[in-house]
Amino acid sequence: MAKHNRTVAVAFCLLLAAACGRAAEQGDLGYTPAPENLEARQWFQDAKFGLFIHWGVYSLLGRGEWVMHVEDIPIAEYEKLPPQFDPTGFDPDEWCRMAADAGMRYITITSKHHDGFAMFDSKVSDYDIVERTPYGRDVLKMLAGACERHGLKLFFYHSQLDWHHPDYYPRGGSYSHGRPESGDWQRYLDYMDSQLTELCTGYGKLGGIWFDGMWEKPEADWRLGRTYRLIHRLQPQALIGSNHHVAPFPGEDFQMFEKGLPGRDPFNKGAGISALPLETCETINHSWGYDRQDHWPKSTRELLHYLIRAAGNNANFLLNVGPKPDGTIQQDHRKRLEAMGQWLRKYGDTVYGTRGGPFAEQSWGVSTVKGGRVFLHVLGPDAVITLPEIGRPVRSAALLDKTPLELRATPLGTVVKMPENRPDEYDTIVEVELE
Ligand code: JFZ
Repeated sequence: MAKHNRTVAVAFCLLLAAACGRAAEQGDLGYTPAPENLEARQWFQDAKFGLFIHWGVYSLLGRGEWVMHVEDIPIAEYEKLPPQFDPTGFDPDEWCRMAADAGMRYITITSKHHDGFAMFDSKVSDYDIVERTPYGRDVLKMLAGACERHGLKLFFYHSQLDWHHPDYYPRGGSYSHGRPESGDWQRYLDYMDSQLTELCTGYGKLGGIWFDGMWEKPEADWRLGRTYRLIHRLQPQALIGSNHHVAPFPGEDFQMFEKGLPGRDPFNKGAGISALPLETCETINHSWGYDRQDHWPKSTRELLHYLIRAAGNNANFLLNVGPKPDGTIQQDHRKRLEAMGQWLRKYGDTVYGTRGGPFAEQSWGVSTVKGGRVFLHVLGPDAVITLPEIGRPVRSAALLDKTPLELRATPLGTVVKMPENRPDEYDTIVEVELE
């Protein structure tokens, strides 16, 4: 018995130490977001829709952004890509116009993906777009200027995982072809902080930094507290998020989910749903970076429903395109973005500035709420829908053009009769009044 108690006590202490250690190592226990940061979080939650862009020298091969790992390309071979990267069709204003017309309010673009190649003018490395490509221009700087002109906020996706830097050691489970069996981890982290400093000082006011890759070495000390403090000091309003699929660490300002709604994302490792602003990302076809073989983009209907469901689940939607190596974006992807923009110009009032509504997601769809107005988004052909009991009786229901809908109280909840003729092919929006 005594032995059992001791085991329990030891287990408890270990657990406590692990919990504290986790926060102390990875985060900053004393993080208090700056007023600018809290304001930016509100903006972010109101913005609802962003454009994700995966663009790098991997785009030249047209087989996705993981090609270096998947095809086990030696570093010396991969280094032959930058001299071929010459995106003469790149027009940052055109990208921004496309995003703004789609109803997007921000852009998140890869400053460095796992291949380690900087898509900006880095002074702490020559493995970057200005020094290694015939194009020789800093595309992130060009995009930052265009975002400013088009009223879009700019976020940088930055990979912590690096398949090129010699100090990324010990390595995680991915790409290892001919890489050195030693390296100075602290020096790698210093390098990453230096590049982040460049990104936080040369590109105007940032929307935020979108980290990815620490999932490869979850047990490593990533010095998150130090890196996050650096970013918050240089750009207090910048929102930090990380695609690590676990619960947010102190210092992070939003929580992200990949390829699924909050809590229902496939890579989730018990992350839960925090009180931070939420974002979920998905891509139009199957890869994030350009894939020349992929001619099966998701439909406008599927993408719009993803956006609406995200809003109903209190989350933003970050939708990805992978531009071609010449800097242009595939026509079939642009068509979908255009259609989404057309829909949002009509119905955006029930999405932008909303939060997840009082009715949890149902088989028929979701609800959103804004300033006391409650919207139901009925995404299927249901003839009737049932609103579950939430402790506030439903007084009335009507379409946006004020056509009233019939209500019936039942033991299972309030049943709303849907109209014969749907005003919209994607989403029948019903405004309900609650007591
Ligand atoms: C990551 C990247 O690897 C990918 O290339 C893309 O940038 C995407 C947005 O983010 O994808 C992941 C990250 C982690 C896991 C799976 C895919 N994971 O932990 O299984």
